Amino acid sequence: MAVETHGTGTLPQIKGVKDVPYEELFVSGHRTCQGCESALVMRHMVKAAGPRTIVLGSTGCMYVANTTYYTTPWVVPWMHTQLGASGSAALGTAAGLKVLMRKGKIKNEKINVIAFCGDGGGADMGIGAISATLTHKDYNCLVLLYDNESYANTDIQLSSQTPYGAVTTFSPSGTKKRLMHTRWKKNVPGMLAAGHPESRYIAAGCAAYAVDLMNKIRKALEIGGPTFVHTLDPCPKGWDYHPQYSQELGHLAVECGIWPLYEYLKRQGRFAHFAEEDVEHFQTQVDKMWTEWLIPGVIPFTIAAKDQTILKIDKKPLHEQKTA
Ligand SMILES: Cc1ncc(C[n+]2csc(CCOP(=O)(O)OP(=O)(O)O)c2C)c(N)n1
Ligand code: SF4
Ligand SMILES: [Mg+2]
Repeated sequence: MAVETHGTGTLPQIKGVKDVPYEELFVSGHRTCQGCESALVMRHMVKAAGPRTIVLGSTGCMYVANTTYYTTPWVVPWMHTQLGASGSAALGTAAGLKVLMRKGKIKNEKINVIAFCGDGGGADMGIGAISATLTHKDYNCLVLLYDNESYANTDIQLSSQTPYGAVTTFSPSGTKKRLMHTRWKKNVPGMLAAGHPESRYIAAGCAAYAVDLMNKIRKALEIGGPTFVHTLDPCPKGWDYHPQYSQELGHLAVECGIWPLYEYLKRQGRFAHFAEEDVEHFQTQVDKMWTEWLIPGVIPFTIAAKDQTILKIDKKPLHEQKTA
């Protein structure tokens, strides 16, 4: 979703891998797990944004594993913020920079402000602050939600982004109850796109498609204003698979029509307890997204005028309608 651009033209779209900048601004010296796609998102994010960038990060794996005492992988200025505060931190920093530049206290130049959050911090706890930030059209900041589909840092608890049926420490599969978690994943980019006309750009990405992700980051920063990017990040620890398959799972997730294909599910230990009927249910829900939703993956209903049966509207005159 894009409207007008406030771009300076300093971050052009990347044409292909050969065009990707060499400079690394998120380097070694962190302790994320082997195969951690969220760490790759951080690397791509700041590589795309370039050195004139401030990164703010809310509590979670990308804070804790990236700030071991006395070491940091961040080459750019970086600050930790409270778990639910990525939206507030982004807006406050962008507003602070604007004031300092207006008062002539710092050089008037384009400085990118990016605040990241996990799915727990962003889709659950901090959704209010992100929503508020997306209403402030006068400030340039990007909120990036890296979604590893659990509260990973505190040992894989269930979040609103955990997929239907997945095993987490809060939703173990038992002998009496095979599926503990039976809610469908909340669609955050869809929600935010729907109600925030001042937000100039909202996108979803995946580190397995690195150039595409970097271009989305650049587009957001070039368009300016409050923007939002949501990434899906395979997490070997939480999803229970060998780290060598992270990129492959990212590809599968996108290729299979937003994540759930049979093969995609069976590759992860967190779905190992699924019976055939669970896989079928999952597939039916995905098919429904593509065949019945107004916009697949985003708007879970059709417009009443197009198909009134979806809303179960009784078209008979009132006196002829059945009473319960
Ligand atoms: C207000 C608050 N509640 C709980 C915690 C404990 N805590 C620290 S990290 C974390 C998990 C965050 O999950 P997510 O945002 O998805 O990031 P991830 O760890 O998955 O990268 C929790 C619950 C905290 N730091 N602050
Ligand atoms: S638990 Fe998952 S998100 Fe956290 S560092 Fe490990 S792979 Fe990355
Ligand atoms: Mg998480």
